[in-house]
Amino acid sequence: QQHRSCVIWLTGLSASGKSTLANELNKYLHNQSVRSYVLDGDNVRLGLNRDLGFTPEDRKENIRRIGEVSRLFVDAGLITITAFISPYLEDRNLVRSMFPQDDFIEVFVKCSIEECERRDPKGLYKKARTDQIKEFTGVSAPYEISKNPELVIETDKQSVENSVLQLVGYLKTHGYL
Ligand code: GGZ
Repeated sequence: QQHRSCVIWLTGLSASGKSTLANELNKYLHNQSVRSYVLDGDNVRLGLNRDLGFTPEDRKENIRRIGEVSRLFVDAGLITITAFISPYLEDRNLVRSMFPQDDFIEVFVKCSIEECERRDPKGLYKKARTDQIKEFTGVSAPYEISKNPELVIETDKQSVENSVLQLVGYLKTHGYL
């Protein structure tokens, strides 16, 4: 199937549902024979960026490198889906500036901190609350909300299925699919 390559930049708190959405969208696209790829902590922070931690400087460099890799993938014709907290406005805007306007889709994966803490799949919020993890986003480090993301997906208000449909709807309406 024909498609227009782009980067779908998912941003939001830990446990907001970024990776789940990224992987489900990736599956959907695969079923439609659309070439896509997911970049997330599992394949980037353990490899390319294993020298980086969670200070503001390291997060900046993390996001910058992911932006550069995304550029290569978009250049290769893929719909590239990234799933990183990317908490700083300045860092997200820097990545945005690396792409032609139509190639960069910022998606705020919106979920209340209360719901993220309730989910806490890896027990990280609990550790952050008891100071076993420092500079944890939403607890002891900031998350800066964008004013004008291309799309907002409220994962504490709808099913995963509907969130994927919302993303697919956006891609169809705007001519990517
Ligand atoms: C935030 C942290 C931290 C701190 C470890 N703050 O839910 P997860 O576990 O699987 O995803 C989080 C991931 C965040 O990495 P990113 O590369 O997305 O962050 S950023 O964009 O800010 O560079 C979480 C885990 O790593 N993690 N320590 N202090 N998340």
